[in-house]
Amino acid sequence: MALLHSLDTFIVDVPTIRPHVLAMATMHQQSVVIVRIRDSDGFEGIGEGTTIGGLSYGDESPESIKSAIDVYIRPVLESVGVGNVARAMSTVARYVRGNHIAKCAVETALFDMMGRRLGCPVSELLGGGRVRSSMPVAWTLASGDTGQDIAEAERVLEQKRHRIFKLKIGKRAVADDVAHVGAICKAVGSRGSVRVDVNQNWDEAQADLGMGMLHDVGVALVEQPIAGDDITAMARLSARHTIPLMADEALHGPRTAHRVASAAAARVFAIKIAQSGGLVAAGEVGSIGAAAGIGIYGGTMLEAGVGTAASAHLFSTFPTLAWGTELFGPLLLTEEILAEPLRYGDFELQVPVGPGLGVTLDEDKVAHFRRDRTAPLLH
Ligand code: MUC
Ligand code: MG
Repeated sequence: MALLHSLDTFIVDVPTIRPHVLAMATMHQQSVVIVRIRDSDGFEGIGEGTTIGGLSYGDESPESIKSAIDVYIRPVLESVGVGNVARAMSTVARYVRGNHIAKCAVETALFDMMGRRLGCPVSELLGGGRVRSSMPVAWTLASGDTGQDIAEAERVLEQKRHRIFKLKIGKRAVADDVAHVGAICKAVGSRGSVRVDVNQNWDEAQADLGMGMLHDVGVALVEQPIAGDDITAMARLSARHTIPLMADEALHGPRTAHRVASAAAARVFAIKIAQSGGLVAAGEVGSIGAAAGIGIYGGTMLEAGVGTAASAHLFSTFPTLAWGTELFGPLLLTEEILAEPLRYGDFELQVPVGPGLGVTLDEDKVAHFRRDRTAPLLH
């Protein structure tokens, strides 16, 4: 049995290329928790646990993710070993409730290590292997300024990097948001598609108004317009509107996915490995969605390279991925923390091919951006 040799966690704070304006927070940096695990045979695995805007998005913060791993998950791995991912994570689940992002980071590191030990990519350890080697990637326009968003859309269309655009709304009055979205829909035209994410910031009446108006200006999809735990209201909205409602904050693993699907509360699932509690749980969310005829979309917590690569491995195994993905997290950051950046081009992200996650950290960058760095920097 492979034993735990060492486990290290650290927070890396990386600036964003511009303020990222969401309904609940404006991000100027992303705080990424990296976990690095070594086993008694000398194999290593890395994982990432990332959330958005401190505690404004969900109930885990970068600091709580780190401490959940250090204080509560680490002792479980010390006793159960790290060679078998399913055994390790089912034991963790017995001792640690919730803390999905922390569990995702650890499970990712264990899968990375297993893949390296077996010499195969993580995708081959999930759901029978990959069915695609690349996937479409949306870009989020969220500068807070309509003109700047349009210029950004033009730039990435020209670069053939993205043609699916997600707009973050919900902060302003519904009519103001719709005017902003309508201007972007008009500018993008038939060159791309436009979706919006309200991040739960409307009540049902605002959502009724907004979904109708957004449909009329050509928006393809409305993500989490109202509170994610109000499944009955989501079901009412889904039944009333032609424009599909996508569940995001409503989905916290297979149980919630089953509840949302059973209530016909969403027509699309945004699947996030972190929010689901790991790669296996997120795969189950995908299977439940697919079985219920719900469209599948690969979501992000704006992870840096490690979490984005892990998500790509999982999404590459989904039989259908009708709505593409939004795995653009590393592109929102001023610095790349991977030794080799992930490859974007032709509107798609390539799934890494090497063993494990197929990515390694740029140790100098990580040392530079680590929150707990103490030594003076050499460069
Ligand atoms: C979310 O709620 O979906 C995804 C893209 C983005 O800009 O924010 C995230 C979070
Ligand atoms: Mg969302």
